[in-house]
Amino acid sequence: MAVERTLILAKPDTVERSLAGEILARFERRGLKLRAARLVTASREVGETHYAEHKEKPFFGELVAFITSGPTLAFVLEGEGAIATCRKTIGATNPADADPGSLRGEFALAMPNNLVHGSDSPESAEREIGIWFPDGLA
Ligand code: IDP
Ligand code: MG
Repeated sequence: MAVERTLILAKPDTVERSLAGEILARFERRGLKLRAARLVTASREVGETHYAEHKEKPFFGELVAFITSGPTLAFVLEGEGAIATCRKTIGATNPADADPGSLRGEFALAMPNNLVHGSDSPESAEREIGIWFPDGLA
């Protein structure tokens, strides 16, 4: 399997609940390498661009309000099959459906406050890394 990079967001609910370190540690313990990290409060433009695929959804306004509501810890992880492995570690989108061992299954209760975002494909990862790390990975 290919070595991949993925964009992970510990969303504002994670930082507010002081779970950012715990979330990052879970990924690191799986063997994923931290390549970049940035604590940032997303502007409306960043929030809307990041979630552009959901523009027509009824929850879009609530979602953008949530992602811009406070600091997000954005980070880039690298490893073999990182994209799918991170999505599994994160768990199902709705915390009510997430496996108990997953991050959402352990720490979250309901949407949109489901703690973590992970890129869903190599194309998404590249696009999203560009949004959250506009100056590159350094
Ligand atoms: P994902 O984060 O697991 O990839 P997506 O379907 O891409 O899930 O949705 C993006 C984000 O939008 C979710 O993580 C969640 O925060 C929010 N969201 C998805 N569906 C709903 C909904 O029905 N109500 C409110 N928020 C939602
Ligand atoms: Mg998604």
